[in-house]
Amino acid sequence: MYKILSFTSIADNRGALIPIEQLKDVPFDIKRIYYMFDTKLDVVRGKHSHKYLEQVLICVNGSCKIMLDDGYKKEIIKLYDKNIGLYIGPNVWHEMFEFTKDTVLLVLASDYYNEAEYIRNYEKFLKYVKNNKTVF
Ligand code: T46
Repeated sequence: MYKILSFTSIADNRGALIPIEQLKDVPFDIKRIYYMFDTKLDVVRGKHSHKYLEQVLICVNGSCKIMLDDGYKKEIIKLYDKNIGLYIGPNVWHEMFEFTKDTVLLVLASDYYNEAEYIRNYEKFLKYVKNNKTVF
């Protein structure tokens, strides 16, 4: 499943700041943070699902689109707002595309990097979700 999270921006005459706290603003303990930038035009990243990992994607600069697929239906979400986080749970095939030149996509993750819990083959993903009956 996925959901949109809304963060509170604290602004004063110096500018703005957005705090994000684990289990308060995101629904998991944050064990890892990574961010992607300098993504080339026309590149599609992602193209996988996770068996266990939960993540929140925040576009802190520029914009990009995220295609979400639970094996039954697909949706596209455009991220362009620093106040918005896209929560992506397990068993959601996701692809990130249409990055602008200045996009910085920040990701908060519930666990350490573990290639073994990725499903990077779409046919295997479909079989996996149909057996686990996950729908969003
Ligand atoms: C995801 C989407 C949103 C690491 O060594 N450690 C890490 O924590 C990560 C995230 C990646 N890597 C290595 C693995 C690959 O050799 O960095 C390389 C690029 O990773 P990947 O091709 O998986 O990148 P994306 O942009 O396709 O996907 C990433 C995350 O991997 C993935 O979990 O959900 O962003």
